[in-house]
Amino acid sequence: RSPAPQVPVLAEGVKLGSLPLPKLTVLFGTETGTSQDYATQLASQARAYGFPEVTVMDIDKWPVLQAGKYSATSEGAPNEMVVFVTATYNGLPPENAEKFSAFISDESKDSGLPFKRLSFAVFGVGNSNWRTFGAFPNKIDTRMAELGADRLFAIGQGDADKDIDHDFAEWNTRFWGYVLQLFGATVMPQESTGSNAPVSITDGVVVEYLPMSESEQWERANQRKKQDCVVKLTVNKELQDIAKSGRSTRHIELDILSLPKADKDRYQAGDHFEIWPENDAFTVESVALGFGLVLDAVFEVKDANNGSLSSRSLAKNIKGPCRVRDALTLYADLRSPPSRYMLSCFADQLAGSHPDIEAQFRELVQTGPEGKAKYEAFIEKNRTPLDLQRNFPMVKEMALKDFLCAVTVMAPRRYSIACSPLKHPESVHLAVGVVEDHVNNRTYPGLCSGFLSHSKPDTLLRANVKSAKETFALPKDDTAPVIMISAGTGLAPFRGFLEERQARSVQSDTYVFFGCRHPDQDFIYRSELEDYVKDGTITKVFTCFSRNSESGDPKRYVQHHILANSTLFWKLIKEEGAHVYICGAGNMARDVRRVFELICQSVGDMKNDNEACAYVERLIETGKWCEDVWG
Ligand code: 2AM
Repeated sequence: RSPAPQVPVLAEGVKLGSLPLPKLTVLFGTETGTSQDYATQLASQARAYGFPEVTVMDIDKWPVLQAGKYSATSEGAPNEMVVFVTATYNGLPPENAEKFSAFISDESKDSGLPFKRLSFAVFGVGNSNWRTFGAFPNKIDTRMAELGADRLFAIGQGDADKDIDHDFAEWNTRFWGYVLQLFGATVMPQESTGSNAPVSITDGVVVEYLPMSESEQWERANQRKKQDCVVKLTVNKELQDIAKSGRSTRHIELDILSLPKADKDRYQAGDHFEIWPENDAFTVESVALGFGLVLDAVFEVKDANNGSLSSRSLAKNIKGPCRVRDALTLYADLRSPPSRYMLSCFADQLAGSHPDIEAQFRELVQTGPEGKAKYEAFIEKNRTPLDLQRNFPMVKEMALKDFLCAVTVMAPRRYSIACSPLKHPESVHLAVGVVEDHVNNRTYPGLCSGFLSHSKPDTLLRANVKSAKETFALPKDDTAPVIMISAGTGLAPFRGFLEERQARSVQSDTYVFFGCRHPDQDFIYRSELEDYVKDGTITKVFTCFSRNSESGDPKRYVQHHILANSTLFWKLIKEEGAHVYICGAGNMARDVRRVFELICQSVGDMKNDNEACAYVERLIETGKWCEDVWG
């Protein structure tokens, strides 16, 4: 019944081990816990199969890395297997894999083959909206082989933009199918193994309610929110003409005085700011009612299996006594779709009373392409746990323990910082486009943008600086011209860049290309841009509007303006060594690149697409073409 990967099961009476089983090390590189969760699952599965020595750890803590070389202990069959499960952040390694990344990047190590006789496999975790999707996992996969290791199994990639759990489950099933056979085990066909998967996500979870009388515990539980809060909202104002545009972009200012000093020092124009959203009281109360949870009850999670809990389960993320209300407000993502685990809990519940719905839910949680397609179609119609309850009134309560394992954990959202620390050393500004989806005759506000748009001055928020590690930073060389290309709220980081260049009185040319729908509706920070033109901080702004039809202008995007100014654009990049920055949603960055590749051929006399693409790749490698895009 577990939606955990349907890994193969050993045939009855069969033991692993016509070959001696190797030591298994599962290494994770993680920012948000997803990779750690998959790594933990792999390790639990390996233990269940009887692997004698299984360890899970941060990539940078791997003893082989510390030693600088792998030392095989015997000839013959592999005696150590290592599986990497890792994310990429902006094409860079996660923080707990930076040392390893530096190690494998060092080509002087190639001839020594430091990983000779080690077997490895890689599973990458990422989001396909980023151009850099899979960059770091792919690098590990390539470099491990070049450094002498044997690739045990083909790399897998999970896409957080689609159905990452499913991607992992599929790879995981194939991985074990192959590995078990390699070590001489006969395995049962996968189809028959669904209910016997060795890991269930509630295994080992004990949830205890605390008696009301333990006032000290209550006190501590109620302190929770305050401890987490690190910044204070001071300004929250509208940037669009909502009456005309029907859409909203908020300018938000946050007082970051209470952030640890190191974080303040780390913030620079071009960095991101991470905000932890909160669910609104109405949603929290509706979910509590629907699932039969008592909002004022205080509970504590005990991990009876000591560390085996999935790091993405809410149960794992709640430390110490917690009020149900806080768990639902701060730690559970109540806007995410019903998880497969939630559906299987309800399937169990409906087994006697509604066998047809039970069967439908069981089909949804199957791995394989058919199950995946059905689940995706289902969550289109049932976008939140509340939708599920609305559309299936027969699903009722769920034990707190199951709920804590089934609901998606709240993850922070990232925004580009829209100011410079030189001008605002004690605050961070954000430009937040307020998201609203209208589907199935309902309105779904974005979790974090909705939360921020309603937050009043003096609200305390859980937040942190997320450094872009120089991947989106102004050039060190102040003589190089800068070209900033953006659409909509993509202007945000450039507001920071412009403040920075004004504060430092940088003299080189600055060109801004900005696109929005209509000059009177969503032209955010218009007067600031005009002032920068007046004082010379900006050499020239090129604006274009995509929905300004009453003026008789055709629909124009920034790339049309770039094309119309091909000669200038080419000259700035080729002759003057300009740095190009692109920030905006969706396909803008891809389209701008395409236009520039055309300019390379029309103005730059390159012979074909290949030559133009290679030229852009070189600009990217040398840090002269930087993109910050989101889906
Ligand atoms: P549209 O909504 O009229 O399609 C900010 O959202 C601006 O970016 C809008 O004017 C939007 O136009 C525009 N935009 C949408 N897709 C784009 C793309 N691929 N390239 C450039 N601009 C785009």
